[in-house]
Amino acid sequence: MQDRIYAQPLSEVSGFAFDESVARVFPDMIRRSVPGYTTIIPMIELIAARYGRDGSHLYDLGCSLGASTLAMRHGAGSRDCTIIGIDNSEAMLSQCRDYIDADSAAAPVELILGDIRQQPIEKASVVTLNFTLQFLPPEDRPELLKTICDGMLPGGALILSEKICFDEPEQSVQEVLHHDFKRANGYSDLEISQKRTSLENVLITESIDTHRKRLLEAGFNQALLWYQCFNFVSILALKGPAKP
Ligand code: GEK
Repeated sequence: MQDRIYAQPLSEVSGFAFDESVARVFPDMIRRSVPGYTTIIPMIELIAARYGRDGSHLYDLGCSLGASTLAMRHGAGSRDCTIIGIDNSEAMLSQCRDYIDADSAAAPVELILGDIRQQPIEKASVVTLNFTLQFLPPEDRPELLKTICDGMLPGGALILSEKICFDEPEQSVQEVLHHDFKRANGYSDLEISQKRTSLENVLITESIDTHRKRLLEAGFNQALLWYQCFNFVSILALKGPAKP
């Protein structure tokens, strides 16, 4: 279904929430809003195939409808591992369940309705935070990353995808190009501006340096930028030396 949530003028734009109306249009919304999303998902499959281990868990934190969960499951192939998807939106997770049930890949998938800040991480070979960390208050981010790193097997990988911010003048350049991307995908100026208002104080961006520094402080040995399109990036954080 097409995302028309912000197509009409709203008397008051409330804070963005992952409710039923968003769950219904989510695949269309994220594809048309996030430059690189449709590239990043298949790359998560490749990364999971390279870093996934027998006897391990692969976590998808903030799994939404399960696009990254399924990419990790396919990447895991016939390995003896379990994929664990967590999201705190019932609306998103119930649709995710349908997508997982409709898929026949081998690795078992557990879906958990809950807050990723409360989720224990154990024996992880791959963890994905695909555009999820940005929705946590910045003060909660270091502890989550430390929990992930502590629960990761040596040689494990975290995929961290985020919308980021820059110093001026780069911020304005990247932001205008992102809006051009949205316009080219059929969003009107009204939709772009109302969505932007709804995300204020809900999606909090940080710079690439802040992310990298925090990953190293959490215990990761490497934080490699593997993807960027405008103000959207994905980082591969490795526990251990950088080796394939
Ligand atoms: C994908 N990774 O398609 N605990 C659990 N879930 C949360 C929390 C939290 N504290 N905060 C937010 N979420 C997906 C896309 S969307 C990104 C991820 C976006 C969940 C929230 O309910 C939503 O489903 C997801 O994180 C963020 O690859 O919409 O830009």
